[in-house]
Amino acid sequence: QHILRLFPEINTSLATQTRSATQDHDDMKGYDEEQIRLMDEVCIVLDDQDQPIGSASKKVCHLMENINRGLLHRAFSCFLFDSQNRLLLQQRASEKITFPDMWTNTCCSHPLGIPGETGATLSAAISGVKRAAIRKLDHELGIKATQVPYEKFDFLTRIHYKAPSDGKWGEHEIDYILFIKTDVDLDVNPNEVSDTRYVSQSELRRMLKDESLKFTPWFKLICQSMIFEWWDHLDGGLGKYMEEREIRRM
Ligand code: DMA
Ligand code: MN
Repeated sequence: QHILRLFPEINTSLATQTRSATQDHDDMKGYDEEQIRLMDEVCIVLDDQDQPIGSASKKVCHLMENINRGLLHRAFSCFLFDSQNRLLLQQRASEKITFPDMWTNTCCSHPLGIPGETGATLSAAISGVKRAAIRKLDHELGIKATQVPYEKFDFLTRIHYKAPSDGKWGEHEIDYILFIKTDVDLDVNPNEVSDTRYVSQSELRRMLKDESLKFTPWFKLICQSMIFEWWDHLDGGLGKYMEEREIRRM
């Protein structure tokens, strides 16, 4: 209730009521038209226990002025491994409004406030992010849903983190970590992704040390904490890491 009062735009029109039409227009000046359109997607707004308390546009959720007042939303980070246990990385397109040109894990996005992707219980939320991951693996990388079936995804844990992008935009999310091991065919969407690369553990460690490469803050956090340990247990031993109930605060 407290948060709803702070954010009158939640649960109301997607156009924020606290900003004028001119301000709204100016926020988007100079950005890619398709990425501006995607800022109208409806994200799930959360309290800090991951309970949905409303919805707000992707734009509202990613403005630092709202994040600095505590606005938090639900997200997922998918890590796709091929049959040789190599991780698929992507470089974000220059057109992305947040974190352009940075290298990151296979695919990240948000479950939307639509049937099938929203959920109040943990198990409904996990189903929701898996469906969102299938939708976005196709949109960003052209991976067909038949190659990434729902049953093949493993949910590991949730990470609560905050990270500015460029002062105006940023992230503040509870991020569901999903793993999937399967071979896929790529047909990359250049508006989303400028490059892809499959890496072994040692290749990723080398990339992370290369100062000419930039990485997203959430991917760096996951690399510094759990990724290599999880990766070591890809074949059969992931069970003890799966479906963690505690939210990791980073
Ligand atoms: C948002 O990713 C999710 C995380 C975990 C940062 P994104 O900016 O790639 O979202 P989208 O692809 O929907 O723009
Ligand atoms: Mn986000």
